[in-house]
Amino acid sequence: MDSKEYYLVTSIIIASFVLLATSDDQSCSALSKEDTQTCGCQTNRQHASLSPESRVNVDEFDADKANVNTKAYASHLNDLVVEAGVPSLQNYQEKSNSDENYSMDNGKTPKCEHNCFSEDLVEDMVLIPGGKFTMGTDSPIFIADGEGPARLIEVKPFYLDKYEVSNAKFAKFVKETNYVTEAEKFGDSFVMELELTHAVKSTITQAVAAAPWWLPVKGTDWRHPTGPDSSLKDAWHEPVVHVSWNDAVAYCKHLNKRLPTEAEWERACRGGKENRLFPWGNNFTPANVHRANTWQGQFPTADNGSDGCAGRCDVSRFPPNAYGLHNIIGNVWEWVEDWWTVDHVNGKSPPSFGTDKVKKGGSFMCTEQYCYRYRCAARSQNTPDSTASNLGFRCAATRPVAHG
Ligand SMILES: [Ca+2]
Ligand SMILES: [Ca+2]
Repeated sequence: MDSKEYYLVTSIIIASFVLLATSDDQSCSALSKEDTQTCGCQTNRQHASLSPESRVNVDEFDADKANVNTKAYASHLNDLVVEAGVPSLQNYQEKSNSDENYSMDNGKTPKCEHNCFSEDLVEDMVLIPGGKFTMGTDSPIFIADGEGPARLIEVKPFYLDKYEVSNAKFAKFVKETNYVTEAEKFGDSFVMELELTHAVKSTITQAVAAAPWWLPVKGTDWRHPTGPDSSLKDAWHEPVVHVSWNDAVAYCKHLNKRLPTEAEWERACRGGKENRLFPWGNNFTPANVHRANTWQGQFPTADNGSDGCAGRCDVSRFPPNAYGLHNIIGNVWEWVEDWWTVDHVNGKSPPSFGTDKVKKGGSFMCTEQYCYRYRCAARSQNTPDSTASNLGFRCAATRPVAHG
């Protein structure tokens, strides 16, 4: 199948919404392998009608206080990690490129060899060193996703947020700009069925044909991440979701930042290691310890959270990779700058236009059996106005910025 056919088939599958009665016993096993490989991660918006929703007042939220709390929580988490026998951020040792070892530089910015702006840490950002690295893989799991081929790519040094953008950070942005997200304008967004209350679920008669666990839910937006009867209570430090690519661009721009390119994101994900599946190596749970938020249990009916998180978790959760990035895989997918293509032959640059934007890193909904995309080389796509409960972002910057 060539790329045009792939686009056509994918578009048809994604566009096919069906009316169906939702039930608790929907199982991934009822789907074909092709469905689970190509469609389950995608929740593209299909409509353009606007439906204004009443907005929740965010004045009650104290972003600065929350910021402090995030750091306090990170410190507390570090203690927990030490208790669990996993090296803390401070205890990481510079080690070889092996699966069981974690390459760290004691939490400091990686040394920049040449052409660097500054080695100072920018608040909540780290400097990702420039250089050549192997992007993609010659052992793709999902060939149709364009995970291959492996190719040598060079990126310049840049800064990247340590964390996915949190609800706290996004609330601060909204307070400062009165920004209204696309999901708020459309009046709905996609939520995983398991996350909804029975009351909300009973009102929904539509689902995504190839991924029936995704339901379009009215009144869902970043303030109501799991339906209109949900709120951000106890979720301020979780990643903001139901934000479109356009929303993400607006947020980053407000802070004099930008989205990372796919090459930058993947360079950052790999943490200086070559040809590894995950940021730390090829063993997903070294020493039987989870290092990212994915799905355990029968998908899509049981998220047992044995990795410590059922659903989304705080952006500071889990130890960082060698570049100091938390949750660079798992938790929520992350928008990147590039238009989608699966044609990477001969070092072609990403296309300058398209219909879908790339997202990277997989989410809390990914398992090895379904949507095994929490690998640095893995990728997926959505239209730039699409939103869902497992899709967020982090910002990059070419030069240091004063505030994160
Ligand atoms: Ca999990
Ligand atoms: Ca992530």
